[in-house]
Amino acid sequence: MTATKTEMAAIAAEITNNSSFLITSHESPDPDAVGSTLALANYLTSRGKDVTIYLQDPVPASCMFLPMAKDVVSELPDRDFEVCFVLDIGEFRRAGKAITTSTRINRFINVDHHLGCENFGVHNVIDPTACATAALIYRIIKECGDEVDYPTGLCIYTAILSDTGSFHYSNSTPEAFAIAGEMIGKGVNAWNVNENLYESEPLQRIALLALALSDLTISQSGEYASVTVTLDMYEKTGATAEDTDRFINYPRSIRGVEVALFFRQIDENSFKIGFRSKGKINVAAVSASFGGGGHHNAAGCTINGTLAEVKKLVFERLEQMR
Ligand SMILES: [Mn+2]
Repeated sequence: MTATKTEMAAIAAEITNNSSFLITSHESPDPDAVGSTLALANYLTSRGKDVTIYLQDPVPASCMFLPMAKDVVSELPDRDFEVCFVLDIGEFRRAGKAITTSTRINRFINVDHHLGCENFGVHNVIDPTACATAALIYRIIKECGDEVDYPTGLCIYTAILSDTGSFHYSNSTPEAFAIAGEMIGKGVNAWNVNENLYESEPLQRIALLALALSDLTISQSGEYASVTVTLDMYEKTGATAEDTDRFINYPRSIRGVEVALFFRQIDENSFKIGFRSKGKINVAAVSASFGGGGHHNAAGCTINGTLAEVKKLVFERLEQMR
C-alpha cells in the first residue's frame, strides 16, 4: 500500500504541474471505462485544465447522459501530450494502436482495478480490491485535496453502479457503498441513472432477447443452461451483437443453474461461446479446453461448427469436467 500511496501523491503532483491531459480507456468501453474517463475529465476541467478525451470505440448510448460524453473524440488530435491517463485498461494493448504506438505521448499514468495489469505507466495505481476504476478516480481527487462535484460524482456513481452489477456482485465493498452514498448526497438521482443505464433499452434488443430465450436449453442435470443468438435473429430484428449485452444473465438466473452459456453466431460456421459460473465450476478451464480464455467465473471461446454441433460439444464437455 505504501507504493500505491507514493504513486497517488505522484499523480496528484502530475495533475498540479501540468496544464493539458489526454485521457483514454479500453475498446468497447463499458460504463466504468466511460464513467471513470469522464469523471477525471470533469474534475480536471473544473481545475481549469485542458482535457482531450479519446476513446477508440463509441460511447454506448446508455452513457451519453454523462457530463462531457459529447466531448469524447475517436481520433487523436495532431499534437503532443505530456501526460496520458489510461484507465480501466486490463491490458495495455486494449488501449488500441493509436495510443500504444503513439510517438507524441510523453508518459502514461495507469489507473486500474484489473488484477495483473502490467506496469506500463510512469505511475501505476493498480488496486484489484477497488470496486471500479471510478473509485480510484475518487481517491485521486481526494488525494488532490478536493471534493467531488456533482458532474464528476454522476460519472463516478454510474461507473460504480455498473461495475458492481447494481451492488449485486462481490466487489460491492464498503467503499463502493460509501462513495455511492456520498454521490447521492451530492444530488445524484439513483432512479435517473438506473433509467439511463437499464430502462432505456432499444426495442430491437428486446425483440432479439425474445428470440434468444426461445432457444433456452437446460442440461439434464439442470446445472447448465444456454441462450443463443444467430445471424438470422439479427436479420429478423435489426439488432446487432452490441444488443446482446447481459443476455447470459437470463440462463444464469435460473434456480439450480451453475453455469450459463451464451452461443453467439459470428459467421456461417462459427460461434462465440460465453461462460458465466455462479462460483462452483471454473469456467476458465472449460473455455481453455476449447482454446479460449477467461477467469474462474467468466470466460469465452470460439468454436467452428453448426449450432447443434457446437452446443452438443460444449454441453458434453461440461458434463465430463464435473
Ligand atoms: Mn472496471
